[in-house]
Amino acid sequence: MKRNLFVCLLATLSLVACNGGEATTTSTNTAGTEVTVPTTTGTTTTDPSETLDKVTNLQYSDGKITFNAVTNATSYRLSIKQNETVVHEKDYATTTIDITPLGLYGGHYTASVIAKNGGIKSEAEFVNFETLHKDTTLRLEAELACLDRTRNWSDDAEASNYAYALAFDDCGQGMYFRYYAFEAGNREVKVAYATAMPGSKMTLFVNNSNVSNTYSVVFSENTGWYGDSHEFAEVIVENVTLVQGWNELYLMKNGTSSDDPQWGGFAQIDYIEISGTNHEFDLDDFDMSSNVYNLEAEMAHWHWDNSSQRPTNWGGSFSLGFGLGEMEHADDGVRFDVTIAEAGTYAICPKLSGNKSLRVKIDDGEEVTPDAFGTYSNWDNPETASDDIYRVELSAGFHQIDFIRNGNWFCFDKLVLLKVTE
Ligand SMILES: [Ca+2]
Ligand SMILES: [Ca+2]
Repeated sequence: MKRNLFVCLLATLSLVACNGGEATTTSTNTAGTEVTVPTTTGTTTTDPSETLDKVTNLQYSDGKITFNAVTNATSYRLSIKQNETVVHEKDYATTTIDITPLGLYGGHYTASVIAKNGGIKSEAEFVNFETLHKDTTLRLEAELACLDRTRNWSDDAEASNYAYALAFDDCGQGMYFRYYAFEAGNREVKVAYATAMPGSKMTLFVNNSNVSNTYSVVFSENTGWYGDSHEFAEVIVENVTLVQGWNELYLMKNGTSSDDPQWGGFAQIDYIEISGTNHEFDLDDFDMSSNVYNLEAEMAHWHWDNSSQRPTNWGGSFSLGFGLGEMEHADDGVRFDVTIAEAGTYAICPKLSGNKSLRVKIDDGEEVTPDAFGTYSNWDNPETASDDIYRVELSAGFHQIDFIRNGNWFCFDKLVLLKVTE
């Protein structure tokens, strides 16, 4: 064994790496055990018989890695991995290491510490730890919030996520954003926009309300149309009230003939940003499952045989005031382009007037005609919708759910998707 080790040492001495005056090398003996090879650094030669104990009492707590000092150690190599990827590695001269400046939020990590003295290294000691999630400002892309994906302009090199949303030509059209708030409270919502018609505006609706918790968003700066100017401006909406849990935010073109510009004008939207609280949370304390989607028909992809038809502002009895109607011709209908967070069984609950029997086509599937959709009395609490509704299996990801006229006219207010949890 000694002879083999000696050969191995000779073979590896030529591979010594020098870093900051420290020289080390390691090799593997024939028994497969890693050995630490003492080497020469300047005029000092370390004793090959020296060893260092492993660190003990290695812990993570409150943003700090701590451990007991090792006799004769002069520094400690801290290495932090997440999913086998090294996210931090550095030598420290202290046994209390504050890692909060690394910003490792909301994850599972493994830290290892090796005691060192020149070229001599101890074996590694390990500790697994979990960090809290920090509630920072979150950006949501407008192009991904369109329930009608024909409203997107993609492949733009300068827009956020290389794309933006445009062609909100009619009142009622807009975007649907989902945001999880760890605590209730007021936040700032920043909207990045372009317009060649300053004074254009949209309405921000929060959580499916058509009477309160709405905010006017005015695009006052003349940036020019983005395709010409490549310039977005930003407007901040203050004190937007959010509930704890999932919030649904709708940004809708909205106005009247007396507006200047009329009908709320026009704007192109790149993204919104919702300010964070910078508070830290243990994700295990929150149920972030995504069970209810309130999808407004007026924001989806309508297809009318009569191409002049538009969403209608019917007011209070309609969610957000707007709906689509009437669907009078053979293949009139509305398609919802929606991204689902979680796979599962979903109840399809359309809020309709007129004929409640519709043809339904999901993605490239066969067209089906379920039993007539029910009438639900409590649309403010759609989770209470009765069970005699049409159910489908949906994978996580993007889907197109199309509703098509079946024999008689109908009007469409919104589609509620409920994840069946029992
Ligand atoms: Ca964008
Ligand atoms: Ca509606």
